[in-house]
Amino acid sequence: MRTQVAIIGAGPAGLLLGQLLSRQGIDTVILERRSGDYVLSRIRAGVLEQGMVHMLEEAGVAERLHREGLVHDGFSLAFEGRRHRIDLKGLTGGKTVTVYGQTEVTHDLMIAREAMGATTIYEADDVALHDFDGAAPRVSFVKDGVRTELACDFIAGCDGFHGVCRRSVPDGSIREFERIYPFGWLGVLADVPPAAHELVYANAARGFALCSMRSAGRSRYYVQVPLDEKVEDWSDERFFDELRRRVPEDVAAAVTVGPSIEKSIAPLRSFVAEPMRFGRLFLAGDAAHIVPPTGAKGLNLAASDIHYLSQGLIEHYREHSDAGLSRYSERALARIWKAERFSWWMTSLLHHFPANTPFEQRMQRAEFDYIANSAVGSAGVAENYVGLPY
Ligand code: FAS
Ligand code: PHB
Repeated sequence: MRTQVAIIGAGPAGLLLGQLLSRQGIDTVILERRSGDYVLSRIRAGVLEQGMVHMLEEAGVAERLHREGLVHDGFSLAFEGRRHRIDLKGLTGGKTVTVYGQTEVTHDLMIAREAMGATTIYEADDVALHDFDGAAPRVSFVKDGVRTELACDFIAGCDGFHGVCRRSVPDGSIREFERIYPFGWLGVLADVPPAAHELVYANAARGFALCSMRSAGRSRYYVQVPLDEKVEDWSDERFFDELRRRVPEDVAAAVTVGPSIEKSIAPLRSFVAEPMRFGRLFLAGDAAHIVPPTGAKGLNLAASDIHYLSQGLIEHYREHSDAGLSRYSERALARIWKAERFSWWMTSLLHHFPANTPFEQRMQRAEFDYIANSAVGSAGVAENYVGLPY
């Protein structure tokens, strides 16, 4: 087999890259370890920056997003029961975010790729990368027990945090930065109307909680839990009781209890691998970086990586220029580190850290009071939440 760009991973990063390149007539093959149904079964992000919406428009897959997505002009921060609204639209000269589940984004991209007739090989086992430090990289994989070789010009490592691509880079050529948080997020998806019309992030005496949504009839809720917590110890009733004890009273009173259709615990980490290019292998999305979901940046960073990488690859094939590819890692990392900072800052502001001293608890409260009483402070939060420029 041969293609121009081999893409490892059919998550949002891999599918978006495939779609943008296919629309320019650049041949791609996506190799995905799991089945398409399994990929769609993973419940993850829910908030899209304006930049990502524009990327999906550019990819020709934004029709359902504009029909079903919920445009939000603001969100609320709550601290020990006090609530402050961040007026995204007013503080950023009109920018907003769109609530539209990652599952839907992935589904739209899968349908578009199938319509383009581009090749995606699901349940591809034992994917291995070869010779990406030379001019003739290859990818080998096993499908239905048969090992196949895929020759290509470039490899895009879009295979997430636990993928094979980053692990294929020789130890001495990559540097990793990491912080693991001493808690996780227990998330519930339920077909009940949201408790508030905008997102509410709360830091209460009992810990962090987030009220989000997927539509007017589907809510997404999270509560901070200790790292050793087991999801089977959390009945729906226990979850909703805990949620209502952590959000402001008016929000708690508006929570509709209903059976969970998904319930899981996700660990929180900050992680960056530098650089993001190794010869003809380019890392993008979670394969190169992870943010705690508090800032709603993970999926959106994957989109900006793909913005830079697709531009570089299109320039290579259209203009025979490698300027974009040469600058990919530097451009992507400049934006990644700023999103890492914001996600770390939001996580530090809104969670209970077991090791926090009374002084550090006062710092959290002072941070909230500053933002709640400063237009400049609120504007800083708004500018980062809608997404810094690409
Ligand atoms: P993905 O991990 O989505 O996709 C990688 C793909 O590569 C997967 O389909 C995987 O099966 C495949 N793969 C892995 N190894 C492979 C191999 N060896 N061969 C072939 N294929 C392989 N972000 C937010 O903004 N908000 C959130 O609330 C949020 N919640 C999250 C909750 C969880 C539990 C997780 C894990 C992440 C969450 N994220 C959230 C971040 C998430 O949305 C990611 O940023 C997003 O999925 C990044 O997309 P990709 O880079 O495509 O990686
Ligand atoms: C979600 O709806 O899943 C969501 C929204 C905002 C976040 C994290 C998760 O910061």
